[in-house]
Amino acid sequence: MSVKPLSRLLDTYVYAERTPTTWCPGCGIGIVLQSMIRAIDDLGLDTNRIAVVSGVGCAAHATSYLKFDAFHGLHGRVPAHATGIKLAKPELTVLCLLGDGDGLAIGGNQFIHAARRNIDLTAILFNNFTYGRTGGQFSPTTPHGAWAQTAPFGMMERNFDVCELSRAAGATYVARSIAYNGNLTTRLIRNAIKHKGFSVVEVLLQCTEIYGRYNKQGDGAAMLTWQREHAVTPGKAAGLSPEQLEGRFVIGELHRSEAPEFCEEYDRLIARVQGKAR
Ligand SMILES: Cc1ncc(C[n+]2csc(CCOP(=O)(O)OP(=O)(O)O)c2C)c(N)n1
Ligand code: SF4
Ligand SMILES: [Mg+2]
Repeated sequence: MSVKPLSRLLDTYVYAERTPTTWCPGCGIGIVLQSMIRAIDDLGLDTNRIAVVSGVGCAAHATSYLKFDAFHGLHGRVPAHATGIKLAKPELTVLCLLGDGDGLAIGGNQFIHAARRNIDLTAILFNNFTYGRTGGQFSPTTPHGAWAQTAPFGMMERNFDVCELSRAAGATYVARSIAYNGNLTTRLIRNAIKHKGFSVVEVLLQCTEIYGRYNKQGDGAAMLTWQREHAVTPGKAAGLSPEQLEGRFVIGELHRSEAPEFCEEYDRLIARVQGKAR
């Protein structure tokens, strides 16, 4: 697939008049967004039939810059808002742009139930391991031992494995990528959009100003290098012991299955109630 120039993508999908963005220098959110836009462009989707939904946070701000119908709503309520949009207009491609706090702390309950229902939403989980927007409190993905404003002596809790959680809750497409690997992120988001059902793409990315700075991880380039050095493919991971996998993360497509999709089930229910089907 030929790589389109960024300038053309920006013209088509981003409100230039709303830039520069509020994101800090070196932040990974824009990189992930570029991968998402490339996935949408590759699929040739009609921009009038896409809705992006977000809550509150640095990543959530992405909806403000995109030339799609957008719902920039409440912190932690993205799956509820997206479910309403999808049920009302099942023909839309609905993308949920979630922060790790937004999607898994305050919004964790909504997230797992959207997965359980297998509603046809694509959730992109911008995992920067912290509450970036509010100054670095720990989130459910903050690694054990890491510094956070609310864990100045090191995070004492274990973190969620977002992909294991999603799969266990019922998501039928689950994948993980890193901001460093834009091509992989684009491919996984493309597949997630095409998949019928609740799809999750977790992308690990650098928060340079808060998480990276206070955990002494260097600048954006150093954090990207760290991602590359700690990522392993499923094939490579299969040959490693649990000890060798410690501190590393598996990237790629991790789970795909088929299950009844919520909007279609809802239509079937309506037909039964109206006596048009059994
Ligand atoms: C109901 C509610 N609770 C708390 C907040 C404050 N708040 C705003 S963003 C945020 C956390 C953001 O972290 P995350 O979702 O990981 O996004 P990031 O900024 O890291 O991209 C919090 C706690 C809020 N806006 N609304
Ligand atoms: S605080 Fe962190 S996540 Fe938020 S814009 Fe800055 S670098 Fe990015
Ligand atoms: Mg975060």
